Amino acid sequence: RVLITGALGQVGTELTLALRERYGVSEVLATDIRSPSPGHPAANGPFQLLDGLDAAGLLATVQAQGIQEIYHLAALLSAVAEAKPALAWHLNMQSLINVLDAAHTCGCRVFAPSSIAVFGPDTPRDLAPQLTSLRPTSMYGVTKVAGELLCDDYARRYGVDVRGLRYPGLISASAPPGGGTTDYSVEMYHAAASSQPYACFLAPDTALEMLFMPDAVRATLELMDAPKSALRYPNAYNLAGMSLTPAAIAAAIRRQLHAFDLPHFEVSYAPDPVRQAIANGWPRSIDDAAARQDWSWQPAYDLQRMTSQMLAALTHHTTGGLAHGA
Ligand code: VAH
Repeated sequence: RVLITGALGQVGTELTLALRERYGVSEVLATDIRSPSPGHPAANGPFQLLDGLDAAGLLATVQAQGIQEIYHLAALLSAVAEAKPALAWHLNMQSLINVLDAAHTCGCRVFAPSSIAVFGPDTPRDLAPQLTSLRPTSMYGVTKVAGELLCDDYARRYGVDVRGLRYPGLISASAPPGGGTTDYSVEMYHAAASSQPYACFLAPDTALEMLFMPDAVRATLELMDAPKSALRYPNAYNLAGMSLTPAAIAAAIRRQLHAFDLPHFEVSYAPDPVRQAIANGWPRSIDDAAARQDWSWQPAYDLQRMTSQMLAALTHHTTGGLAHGA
């Protein structure tokens, strides 16, 4: 059986759906610190309130439910973490330690995500390498670097099979983003689909690596399916999809407005100093050659196809292969 923490978050929502499709609804226990609304995917199967800081409660749940795999998605993301750095360090690190301890005690495998936030201003800005300087200037990034090192330590010291991906900015229609620096991309699609103007909190030329959520979910499952012996960097693999700027996403949306009967889409730019500073410390693009070599990673969505699926989902148009609807 599988346990997901942070199941109501942007990634947790989609992973809950995908894991239930793969293993069966009853085999996937979704958990979070608040209850799902009736329409939320987590509500259509086993759900339990669980705080990642509750080590005893987590261990008891893993033992009682016969959990064999833990997907740990609960965390404070970059912008929220920058506003509450001490809480972010405590929550992100202690919950990870609790998950790794439960996995060590019960012999579970673990997926613990990392992020492009591990990179800092002295990382190469273009095609950031798999092995490079990791000196992030955000507290979120500090917790992600420490998290990668902690996961490798549990693997080395106790033999825990823990794996992670350095997720880029993730774009999805189902769940709202969770207070990150790349949230502008999701907000922009929502604004366009409801014919609202959008004031972007990053400058128009801020290039960041982004990925459509169906690709991120598939990458997660493919990494967990890969033979352990093939994985040179289990914590954690660079993952790349599209290096995009707010201006490029806005232009891609405008090119498809007519297809969804949307009248127009106005974007203004009002950079927020905190989130612009975070974004300026991240690379413009990522080199994911190691993932492609070790476990055959290959993204499936480009900007045009993602935009079509996002606008279809958010305007409730039908389209083939629709990403999980809003
Ligand atoms: C954030 N979306 O913005 C998350 C992610 C790429 C960054 O970790 O904080």
